[in-house]
Amino acid sequence: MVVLLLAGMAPAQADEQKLMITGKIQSEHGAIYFSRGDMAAAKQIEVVTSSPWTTGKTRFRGVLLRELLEKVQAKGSILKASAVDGYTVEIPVSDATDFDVIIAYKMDGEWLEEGVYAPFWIIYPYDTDKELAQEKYYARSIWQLTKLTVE
Ligand SMILES: Nc1nc2c(c(=O)[nH]1)N[C@H]1C(S)=C(S)[C@@H](COP(=O)(O)O)O[C@H]1N2
Ligand SMILES: [Mo]
Repeated sequence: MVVLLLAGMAPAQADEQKLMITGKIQSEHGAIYFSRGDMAAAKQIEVVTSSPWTTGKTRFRGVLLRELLEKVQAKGSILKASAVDGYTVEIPVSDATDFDVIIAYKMDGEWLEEGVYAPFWIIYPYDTDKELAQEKYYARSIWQLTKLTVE
């Protein structure tokens, strides 16, 4: 009975994975949360690019990082990003203005896979700006992203 109940709840919990944005932002409660649905309701951007993790050209869909930062009125120079798997990386806020970096939630028309890349994945246009096709930017391409702290 308990097992069935837990099994029944699992998909709902997975659906609730959100991106928390905190730190130097405009928020009375200290943090703002975005679900995939919230993201899908904002202005959509597609980045079609090759990447170290995919074969051929992949179509990533998401929102521009700079527009998300504007929305929360981020005032800082560094984003501390963390993922479900414990990975963390620092992303300069200037990347968001220098490049069309997106917070992706779909890949080739499908929601990012649970337990792999979901809920969010920072994607740079690696093919458009050739300097992006290097380790420095790959390391900032954090998948399973759930938290951004603006510092
Ligand atoms: N969530 C998450 N994102 C991540 C990583 C990770 O371990 N977890 N590794 C990063 C690093 S250091 C690099 S170079 C690239 C490529 O990782 P890979 O070579 O293991 O595929 O993904 C980045 N994004
Ligand atoms: Mo890396």
